Amino acid sequence: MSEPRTALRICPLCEATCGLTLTIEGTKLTGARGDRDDIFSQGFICPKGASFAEVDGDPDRLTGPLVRKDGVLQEATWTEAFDLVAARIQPMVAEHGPNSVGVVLGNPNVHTMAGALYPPVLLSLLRTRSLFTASTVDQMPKHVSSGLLFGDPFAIPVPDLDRTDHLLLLGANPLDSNGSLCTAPDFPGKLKALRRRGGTLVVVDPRRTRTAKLADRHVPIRPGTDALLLAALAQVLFEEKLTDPGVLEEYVDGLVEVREIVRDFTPEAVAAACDIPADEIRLLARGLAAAPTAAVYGRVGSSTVEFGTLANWLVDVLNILTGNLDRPGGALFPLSATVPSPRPAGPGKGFALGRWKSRVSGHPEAKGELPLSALAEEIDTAGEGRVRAVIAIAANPVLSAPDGLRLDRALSEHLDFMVSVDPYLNETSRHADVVLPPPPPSQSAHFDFAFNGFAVHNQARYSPAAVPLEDGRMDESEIHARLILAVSGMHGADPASVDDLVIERALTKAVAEPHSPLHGGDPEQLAAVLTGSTGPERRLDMMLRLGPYDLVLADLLAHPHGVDLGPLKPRLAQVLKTRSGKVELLPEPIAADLPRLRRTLDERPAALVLVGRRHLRSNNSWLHNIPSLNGGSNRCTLQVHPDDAARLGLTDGGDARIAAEGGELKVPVEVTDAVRAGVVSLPHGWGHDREGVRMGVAAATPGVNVNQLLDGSRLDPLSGTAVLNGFPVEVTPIS
Ligand SMILES: Nc1nc2c(c(=O)[nH]1)N[C@H]1C(S)=C(S)[C@@H](COP(=O)(O)OP(=O)(O)OC[C@H]3O[C@@H](n4cnc5c(=O)[nH]c(N)nc54)[C@H](O)[C@@H]3O)O[C@H]1N2
Ligand SMILES: Nc1nc2c(c(=O)[nH]1)N[C@H]1C(S)=C(S)[C@@H](COP(=O)(O)OP(=O)(O)OC[C@H]3O[C@@H](n4cnc5c(=O)[nH]c(N)nc54)[C@H](O)[C@@H]3O)O[C@H]1N2
Ligand code: SF4
Ligand SMILES: [Mo]
Repeated sequence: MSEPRTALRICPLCEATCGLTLTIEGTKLTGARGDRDDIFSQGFICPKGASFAEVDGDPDRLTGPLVRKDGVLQEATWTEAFDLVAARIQPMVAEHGPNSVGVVLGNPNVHTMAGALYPPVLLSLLRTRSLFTASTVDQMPKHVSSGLLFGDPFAIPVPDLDRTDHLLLLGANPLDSNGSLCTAPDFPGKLKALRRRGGTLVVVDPRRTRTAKLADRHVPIRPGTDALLLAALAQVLFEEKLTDPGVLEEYVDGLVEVREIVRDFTPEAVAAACDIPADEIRLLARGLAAAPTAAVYGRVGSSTVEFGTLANWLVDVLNILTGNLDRPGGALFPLSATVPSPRPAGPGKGFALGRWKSRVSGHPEAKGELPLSALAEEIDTAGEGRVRAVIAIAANPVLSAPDGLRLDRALSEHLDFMVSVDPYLNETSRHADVVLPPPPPSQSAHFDFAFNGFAVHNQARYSPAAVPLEDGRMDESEIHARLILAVSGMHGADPASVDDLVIERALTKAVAEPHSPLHGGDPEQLAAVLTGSTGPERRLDMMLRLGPYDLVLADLLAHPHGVDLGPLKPRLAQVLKTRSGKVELLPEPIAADLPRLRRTLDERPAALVLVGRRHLRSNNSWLHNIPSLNGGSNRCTLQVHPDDAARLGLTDGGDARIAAEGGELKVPVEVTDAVRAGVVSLPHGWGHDREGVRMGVAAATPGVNVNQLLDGSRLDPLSGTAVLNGFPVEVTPIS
């Protein structure tokens, strides 16, 4: 028997990126606790992190590849699996063109090194425009807004939680989600600290969430109307001469135009639509303006809505009007260790939308992506350019995207070939012809390429694999590399050649850039000095060397609890990549969408609309298989306000039928005044009752798929993001 030992691992189960200390006996994980020495998370974890060993050791995880033979998925060798991928994808591309291969990237790609490092290579070699990701059921409105305002869709300012005096938080529930596009371990603690130091927390949410309970003021807004509220806040700032952009003025074009365009969104004009008294809106605006520093922050509930891009744009408009963008205590741009060293300030290439359109419904692309809502129709609608094959990586769109039944059928009946890179046989991967399972996270190294760019404190942490790869396992990076080779005509080549190719390209580009720390070097020599025992480590080493902090991989290895790179600093001039070199405060596509918002002022609101919710012990569609995280209050119930329950004849614990344009569901009712009247709430990620799914625990309490209520046609038009919150529903009792 070997002695128990410990190893460090950054938690991949949400965006907070907490440091975990794992206990290991032999090669078996026996527990996880918070790493008190972690320079960022300082010991904080949540129940999911505490269950890491159980998540890691779930017996339903696939242990090796599956290949469909005679219509049935069967165990196979890695060689058989990749041979089949190469044999099927290449001829399809040759015959039908690259767009016939759809690539679907799901949420966990931002939680793995492989997911950050390889999909860009896959896409550049495959050259398909059929790209669908979780962004269009999530944060695409923020990317579009940032692209238009700052010229860079990844220039996303984050609220300076540790220093702000006033936080106006819309459509986010970090006490349960632990935060999003704002990476902050112990977000709950940071909100409590804000209040302890005398600051103000305002939460705008149709539900009285755990976050709302912590707030000085909870504003139970009517779902879908955040853009109206935010426009009215801007209007009050102008009208009452409370705008104070300060030093930002020299960076911003369009202040006067914004003042004109919000002129008629007065508190009185929007009050009925938002169901917030006009006086209260004025108070909110004055409070925001009066705070020494303040940050406006909106997330999922103000993003996956009819006016998602407008709301996200207005969040930053308010940060700018109050002078809080790019200043400590306001909303700042993080600087991660693996982004290329910033170039000198000056005009950039700008950001374009709609460079191409989806085939069936003509949705404009955004950031090179088509709406996930349109995936099913792109597969099942006959014609030139149809998606005939799908490569799905860490994605379960049958549950996470609108109209899962249609997608389910499309994947099963209309696809010629499908590959899933997924640890589970679930609602989506069960349709694949080849399933390539990555190892459990304890066997993978970790670095947060994505989330360090949204972190409230600059830092870098790397955790090598805690446990060696089990026999028969393949590292997820190698799976991705082999997949890339198989689909791009290089099947069978050394997977390391993919990393070599990336390194060569990146270094050749960098040495030619005057501002690069490697300017003027020799790419071959520079490649030779890179250290690291794997391709991903060498690429991380290279990215650190190209980055802004004079770091190398050895620094991270020498500091396993992380390297502190300091608090966020003002850096707007570096960030701007618009053609004008300024913040373009009223971009044309935004101005063109505002009349659509204005029209809603004359419309009668729907009697009953649905919003989602997240539970602290869940993670989208794939953690319901973990016994200690499932059950208790983590259940798929329809929350209904007592007044609505009485009006509709619903009883707590009874069943109801809920219907909308995409279909209807039978759901258990939970009567609670945690939702406001006129609003019902059903969580997503449930509906684990399909045949062929190998997730035994989840199947025992399957729940229903809320996204079946949607038919895929409700989108925020600028970003192609699905409207998952604030759509009308009808609810009737079932006796
Ligand atoms: N109604 C409604 N729908 C929603 C939302 C909502 O709020 N309401 N939220 C939306 C949001 S914000 C998001 S991000 C999407 C998420 O939707 P998806 O992108 O589909 O992500 P998940 O549901 O988390 O499913 C992730 C898949 O990745 C697999 N997986 C887990 N770990 C790994 C790994 O290490 N490697 C690989 N290769 N695979 C892994 C899981 O088994 C699962 O199949 O859902 C969206 N859908
Ligand atoms: N425990 C847990 N943590 C998670 C996840 C999970 O599934 N479970 N998923 C992860 C992912 S992928 C993401 S993107 C993040 C998301 O993290 P958050 O953005 O914090 O998302 P939610 O917790 O869904 O909170 C959204 C809130 O918006 C409210 N809302 C709905 N409609 C409206 C509206 O029209 N206006 C306003 N103002 N509010 C509205 C809802 O009631 C809800 O409380 O969480 C991540 N962390
Ligand atoms: S808050 Fe997020 S990162 Fe931290 S332990 Fe929980 S799931 Fe993991
Ligand atoms: Mo998400």
